[in-house]
Amino acid sequence: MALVNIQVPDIGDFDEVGVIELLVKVGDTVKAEQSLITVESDKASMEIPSSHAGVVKELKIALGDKVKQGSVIAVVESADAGAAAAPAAAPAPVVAAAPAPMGAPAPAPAAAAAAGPIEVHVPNIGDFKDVAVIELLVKVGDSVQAEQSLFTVESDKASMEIPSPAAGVLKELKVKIGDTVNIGDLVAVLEGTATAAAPAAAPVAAAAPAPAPVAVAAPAVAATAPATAAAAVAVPAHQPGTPTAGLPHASPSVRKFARELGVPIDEVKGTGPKGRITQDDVAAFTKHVMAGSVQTKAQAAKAPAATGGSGIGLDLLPWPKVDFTKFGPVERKDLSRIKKISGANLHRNWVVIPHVTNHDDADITELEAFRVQFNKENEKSGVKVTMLAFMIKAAVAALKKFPEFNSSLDGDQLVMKNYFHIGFAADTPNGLVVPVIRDADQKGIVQISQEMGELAKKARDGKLGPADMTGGCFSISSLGGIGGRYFTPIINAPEVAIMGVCKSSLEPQWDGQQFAPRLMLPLSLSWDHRVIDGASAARFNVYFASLLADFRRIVM
Ligand code: CAO
Repeated sequence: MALVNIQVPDIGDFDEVGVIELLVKVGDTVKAEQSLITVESDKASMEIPSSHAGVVKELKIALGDKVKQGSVIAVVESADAGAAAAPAAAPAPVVAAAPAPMGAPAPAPAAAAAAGPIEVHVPNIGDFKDVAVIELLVKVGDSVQAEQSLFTVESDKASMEIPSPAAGVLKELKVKIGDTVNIGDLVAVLEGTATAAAPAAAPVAAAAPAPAPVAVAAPAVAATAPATAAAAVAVPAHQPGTPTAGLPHASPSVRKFARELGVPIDEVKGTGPKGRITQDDVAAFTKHVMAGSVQTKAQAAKAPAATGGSGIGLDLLPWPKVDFTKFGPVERKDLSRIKKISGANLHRNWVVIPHVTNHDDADITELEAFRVQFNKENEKSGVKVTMLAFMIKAAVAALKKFPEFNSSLDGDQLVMKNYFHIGFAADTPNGLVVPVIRDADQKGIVQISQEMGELAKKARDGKLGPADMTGGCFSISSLGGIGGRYFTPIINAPEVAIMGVCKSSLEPQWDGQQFAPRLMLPLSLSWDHRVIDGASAARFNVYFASLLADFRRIVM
């Protein structure tokens, strides 16, 4: 008998995955290959099996922990440890990796960087055959990033998202919901956007191991081990990797969405094919719980005996299901991918954050005159300075003066940031995105204007990468180029405030002796009442407006 540390095996490209289920407890007798825990990334769920039979002596992780390759999951007292153990010096526990999940990876997408048509084939999905397509995540015409999920497949044991091998525009989708697919099946054709080595008249082909006629395999799904690692560990007869039996019928991204909202997904009723839980189901469930028309089991357990009515919320009616065709002709249009993602985020933020919005005005008469003059003098430089660049700089100064606006809530703590990355909402044909100007405190107005122009173009072309849109401290949403007076912007969590700006207009202002025409900029600051109070918000607005009224104050 020896003690064996069971470690997380190679889990592909994923640095850290969350533990979402413990399948054994201390004292349990486990067989070799028996699943110990379920982990989940945003693309796949997988069970991590034990490499040895024996008795679980210790569980080294808890629900919600993050683990990565090499993390110790459990200590198992095993009779067969000797075989796997290095000639380790007793009594230290023998260290043995759990078997690697799923088999060899798809070949490297050698042609993934090429422009021209790129065939997307189902990558190595382990032993699974005839898996059903249960969800399409893109449509023809969409711009996709490399690694972006294209569709979700599901067997009775696994649910996984099939990613794109390259960035490009989706030209053809060869599958529909309900189709079954296997490794190597041609599922889509992309028009690659990267600069190519060879212009390809015919679809680009990469060398693929026979017999699968893989042209360019999509990158292996999350659970696939790289070939180098595969040689070093024994791949068990039972290919673990993604079995999620016993978990609710929902794709990994939907489960992740539910976890982020704190929704007990096993209580959500699925309306998708075969009762599958969709993102809309989770959102609707959240709305009903917030409205008080539904209680979670945990709420019900805590609630006093029912006295008629739920006792919380508004007891709203369910969302109306209307057959609009009864009233006139209609057509249906899928939401764009950006709208689906931003919609889910906005919805969560709106439901979870107690928003308050303070409105104010800034007198930008002199600043606008200066801006116009500056642009005239620098017409040939090619960079146009917009009001938004001044506002980004003013936001930095205001964040320095009111540091709680540059924080994020983490449980009972505030994470105070000593950096100044400012996001700006950009309207694109596919929906709203928020690119981020990094280290705006270290940049001048001209550089900020230039970067904003580049980021806004990238946004409109659908080319923003995650690095362009993450790490923001505070956001500005400007509708100034369009119109309007005031609005109530939704906070871009985990930020705690957002400045909304509308179109400036000439208004009569009392200067102490008479009314004078002044160019007034309407401001709408939304803030998280868990972190900020109304007095601070009013002071923030007053200070922000004073900077725009006289920009010299920024260096004071
Ligand atoms: N008042 C009056 N005019 C304004 C103004 C303001 N507050 N802000 C901009 N303008 C003017 C500009 O000066 C420019 O006019 P000229 O061409 O005559 O110089 C014109 O409006 C267009 O400006 P712009 O929109 O190109 O530039 P910007 O820097 O103000 O904004 C960007 C860039 C990317 C933020 C903007 O194009 C955009 O996408 N805005 C929409 C953001 C949005 O959708 N927010 C809502 C989120 S909540 O759903």
